[in-house]
Amino acid sequence: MVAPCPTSMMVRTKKTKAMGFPTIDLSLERSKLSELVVKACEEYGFFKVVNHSVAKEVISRLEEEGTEFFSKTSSEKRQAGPANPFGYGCRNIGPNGDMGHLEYLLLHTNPLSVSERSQTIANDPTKFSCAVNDYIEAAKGLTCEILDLVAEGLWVQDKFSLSSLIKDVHSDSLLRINQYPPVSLKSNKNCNTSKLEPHQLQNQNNNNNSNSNHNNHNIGFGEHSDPQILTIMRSNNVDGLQISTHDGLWIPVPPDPNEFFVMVGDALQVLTNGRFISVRHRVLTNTTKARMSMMYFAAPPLNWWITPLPKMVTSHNPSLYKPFTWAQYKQAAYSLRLGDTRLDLFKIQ
Ligand code: GA4
Repeated sequence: MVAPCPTSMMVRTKKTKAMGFPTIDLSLERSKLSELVVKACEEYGFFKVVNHSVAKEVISRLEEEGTEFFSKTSSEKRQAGPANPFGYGCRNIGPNGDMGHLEYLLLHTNPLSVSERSQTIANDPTKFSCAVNDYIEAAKGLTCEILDLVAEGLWVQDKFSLSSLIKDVHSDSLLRINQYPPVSLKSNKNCNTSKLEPHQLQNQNNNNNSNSNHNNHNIGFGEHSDPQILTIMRSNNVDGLQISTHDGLWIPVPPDPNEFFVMVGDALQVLTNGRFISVRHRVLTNTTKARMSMMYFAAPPLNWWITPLPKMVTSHNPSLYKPFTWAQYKQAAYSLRLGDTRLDLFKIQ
């Protein structure tokens, strides 16, 4: 069932429209479900799923590992960094000067890479890597279930053409755990960001747009779309996530620790030849509580060509994008700023 989230939970400002995003019940009948998934991807590039089959215990074990890690001292955490490309990161996002009010762990989902990384992250590396690998398997299962529904809803001939990209042993999928410490109004006023260099402050400001109800100092993670195919996100019970509608209005997403949120990424925008649009989103910090979120970024292998599915291209609807490999797209993404619309580089004029 597609139900709008309660408007009472929406922050109303001059330019924030009170409206909902879809919630999809995965226990519904399959043909109805695939229709709803496609509609949600088309209209919002974002939806919440309920009645999924991910065990609560898989979620809570990863959350416990995250809590344990982030409660370590800064010098202990730094031993697991820098996140270049994987490991612990604090405030720096990507290589081009973007900053946020957060710390994080960024991991490749390859089990060998997880096990190697866990040595510097956890006191009990085996327990940590088991929790991470179990979560990754569950998130991958949910992603594939959703991608199969997408393929069915789009009447794509090979129903597994999308999920097979993620199931591939060389898939370049990632797991990220973000922790946003509370940023008090007082420190907002005093501008915690005073510790930043002027060019870094400029970078923070560039990640905002004027269509918002916040100042420049409570950005946890600046506005962007995810480069991958699909993102599966969940968080603890602390708010902060906002998504942008296609017409540029921001909608707050009330947290729901037992459920997952699904985001269309840039690669799925290309695979559907622009029928789905990747969702722009951002995270604002909370003034009293720490938000912890975990994201599974579902990506194909590096050498995979990203090009519209044959079904999505006709003589009336030619391909909008030049073909590129996932490695080429990643390279482009890492050469640009967080908030840049990097797909523009690959558009056919
Ligand atoms: C956004 C989605 C994922 O968090 C991420 C991010 C990555 C990073 O933090 O290193 C990027 C960002 C993300 C998009 C553009 C580039 C790359 C920072 C950045 C400026 C891990 C990813 O894959 O792309």
